[in-house]
Amino acid sequence: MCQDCGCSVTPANIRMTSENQSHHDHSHGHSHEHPHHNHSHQQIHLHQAILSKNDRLAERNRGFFAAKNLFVLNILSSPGSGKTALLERTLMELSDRLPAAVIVGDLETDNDAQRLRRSGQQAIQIMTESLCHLEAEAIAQATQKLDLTDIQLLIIENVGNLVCPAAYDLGETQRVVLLSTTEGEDKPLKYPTVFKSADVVILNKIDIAEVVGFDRDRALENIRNIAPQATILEVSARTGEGMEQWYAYLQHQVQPQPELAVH
Ligand SMILES: Nc1nc2c(ncn2[C@@H]2O[C@H](COP(=O)(O)OP(=O)(O)OP(=O)(O)O)[C@@H](O)[C@H]2O)c(=O)[nH]1
Ligand SMILES: [Zn+2]
Ligand SMILES: [Zn+2]
Repeated sequence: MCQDCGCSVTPANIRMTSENQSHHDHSHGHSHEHPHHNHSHQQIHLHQAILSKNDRLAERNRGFFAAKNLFVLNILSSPGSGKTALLERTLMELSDRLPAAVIVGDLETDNDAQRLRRSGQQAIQIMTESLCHLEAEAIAQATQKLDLTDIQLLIIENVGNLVCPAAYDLGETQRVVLLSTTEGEDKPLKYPTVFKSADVVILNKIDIAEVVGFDRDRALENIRNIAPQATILEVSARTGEGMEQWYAYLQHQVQPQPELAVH
C-alpha cells in the first residue's frame, strides 16, 4: 500500500519520505548507529498514524451517513475498468427510482464529474493531485457540498487503483469492485486484498468478452475463491446488458421491501 508507492506524501511528511526513499536499498542487517536506519520505522509509524486517523474519520462519516439515512457505495477498480461509464448509465436509468449523487476522485481533471453531471444529477470531483486513493476526510468535505435532500444513495468513485484504496475506509456501507474483461481473469488472484473487501464484484465490458478472449469461467472461479462473500454481477455499461440486475440489487439494499404477510 502507500508506504510502497509513496502516495501519502504530504507537505508534513515529504522530507522524511524523500530522505527515506533515497536510501531505499538499505540492508537492515547493518548497525543501528546508521543515521538513516530509523527512517523506515518512522515511516511505518507515520503510515499507521495516517491509517488510524482515517479510520476514526471514517467512523464519523458512517455515523453521519446513518443519521441521514444514506446508503453509501465505495467503487474501486483499475483505471479504465468502466467505473464512470457504469455510474453514468446508473444515474440516467435509476435516478427516478432511487435518487442518487456521486463523489468522484481522480489525481487530476474534473472530466469524470462533468460526464456524470450530464445525467442531471449531482457529482462532485475531488482532485487528489498526488494521492492515489480517497481518504475519509476528503469525503466528509465533499459531502458538505452536496444537497442531500431526497438523496438515498451516495456513490463514491474511488481513484483508479487496485491497491491503496483498499486500505482506506471511507465510512461506506458497501464496497463494489469492478473487473473488466480487458484486464485478464487473474486480477482477483494478483490483488486479493481489494477483492476480499468487496460486497459486490461487477464484471464489466461483457460485450467485448469474446473479442478479447476473456475466459469467463476462470474469472468467476477466481472471484469466488478469493471473494466468496461477494455478490457477482455481469454487465456491460456500454450496451446496458445486465444493468437491470445491478439496479435490482441496489433497490433491494437501499429500499428493502417489508416481507409480504403470509395468509
Ligand atoms: N466495450 C465496452 N467499453 C466500456 C464499457 N464500460 C466502459 N467502457 C469504456 O472503457 C473506457 C474507460 O471507461 P471509464 O468509465 O472512463 O473508466 P473508469 O474506471 O472510470 O476510469 P478511471 O476513472 O480513469 O479510473 C471508456 O472508453 C469507456 O467507454 C463496457 O461495458 N464495454
Ligand atoms: Zn498509494
Ligand atoms: Zn472514472
